[in-house]
Amino acid sequence: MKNDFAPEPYRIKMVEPLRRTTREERLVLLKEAGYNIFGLKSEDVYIDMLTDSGTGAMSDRQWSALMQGDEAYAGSRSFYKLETVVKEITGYEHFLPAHQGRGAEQVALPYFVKKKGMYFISNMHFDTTRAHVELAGGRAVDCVDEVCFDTERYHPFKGNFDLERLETLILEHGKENIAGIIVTLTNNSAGGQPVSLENQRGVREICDRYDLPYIIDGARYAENAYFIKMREEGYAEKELSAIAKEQFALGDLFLMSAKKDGLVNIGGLIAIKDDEDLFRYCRTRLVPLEGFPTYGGMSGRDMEALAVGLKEGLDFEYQRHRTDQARYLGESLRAAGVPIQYPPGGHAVFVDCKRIAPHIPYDRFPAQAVVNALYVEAAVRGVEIGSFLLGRDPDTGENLESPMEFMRLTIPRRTYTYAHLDHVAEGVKKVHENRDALRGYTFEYEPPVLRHFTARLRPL
Ligand code: P61
Repeated sequence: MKNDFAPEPYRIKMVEPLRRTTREERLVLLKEAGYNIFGLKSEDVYIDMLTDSGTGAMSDRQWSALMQGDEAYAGSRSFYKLETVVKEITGYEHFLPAHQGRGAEQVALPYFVKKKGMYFISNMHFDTTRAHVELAGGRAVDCVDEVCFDTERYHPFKGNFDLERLETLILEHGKENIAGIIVTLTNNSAGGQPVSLENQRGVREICDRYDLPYIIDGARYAENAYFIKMREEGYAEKELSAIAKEQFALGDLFLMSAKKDGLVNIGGLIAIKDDEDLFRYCRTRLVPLEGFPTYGGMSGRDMEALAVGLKEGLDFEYQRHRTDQARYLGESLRAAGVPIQYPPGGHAVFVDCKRIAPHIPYDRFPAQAVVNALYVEAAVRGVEIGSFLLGRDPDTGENLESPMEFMRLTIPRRTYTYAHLDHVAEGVKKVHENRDALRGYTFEYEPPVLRHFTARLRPL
């Protein structure tokens, strides 16, 4: 049946039983959670597609590496092992560990904000990156190629920058007011969409022209490398590790949530190409914020598992199966007429809820309505990536309108089978059939930063 899709390049050595709930139970559980799926207990979820962040399965090699963890506070052997791997993969001179991606962001991003109100320009900032830009006194501007807003239209690199606009933005604001350019690989918010190497090189040229730092937000840099191999001319014969190196060669700083392509449950990386001053700044800030520079918020065993996981994330067969899972789910939804960001990205299928629930305005959160309906229907937990997540304008306090309203069905690594994905697809199809009954939401409680995590909602 699934002939066109890569079979699992692993066998299952350990299982975790899942609990089933009834629709009546889920109606009560969702109400108790304030109609916010972040408030659900994971044991009340059958298939958890909230995130691929730290939710995957480690390999037997990673589990055995845990035993070698050196828990020394200073100079841990595990740190040096991880450092060797990070330097080998990136080709960079300096490395610091962090507890996860946002820890790395918090340590490094303020370095670039020399005065309040400076701009970071990204293809698209993911929400924690945007939050740390703003906490550092900067402003976040997105500059993605508009093709990504046309969810129906196939384009191999829907994560690309609009290079012309990037240059215009720099000239408009003045290069002295630009803190840096953040290249998000893959472009999470647009649908896990890749950025071509040609486009990355274009960004580098612009950074050189205006003397701006090039920062890689590379949580899924290996998935991005896979798409380059499969879709960009001239890369079909190259190893993923060689493509990754080409990506890194363009950057000055690499920040990574290692919970993604590092194949671990916790961890983050800061790698710096050669800027000594930036390295000293980060090392100094790391100590009060994350921990001593040879652990930075990770235990020795976490660093061991990550040193192995980073290599596994660059394995071609692993990536082929991973991205095929997203393709499989995406194609089965499309075949049933469910609108999605096409083609599906690396880590998730993004369901286009603007087109499913056009009767719900953006500030009543159409994608949240779909997410909640899917939980009730099938005990599947997706996540809203739209206006609910985007938040408010820091100046006016108005709800920002996201250009896209998505339900993200995120696929944890090495965790679910194609049969699980069939169950997810059936649930989404039912919600889609009954879409006219969907209703929007309003706030009962709204926190000031990253509101979607802890907000409570009320159905209208
Ligand atoms: C995710 F519901 N992503 O996609 P940390 N950069 C990028 C990310 O994708 C990212 C981070 C930095 C998550 C976790 C998440 O509202 C949410 O290790 C491109 O999570 O700190 C994280 O890395 C930050 C889920 C984040 C959410 C925010 O699921």
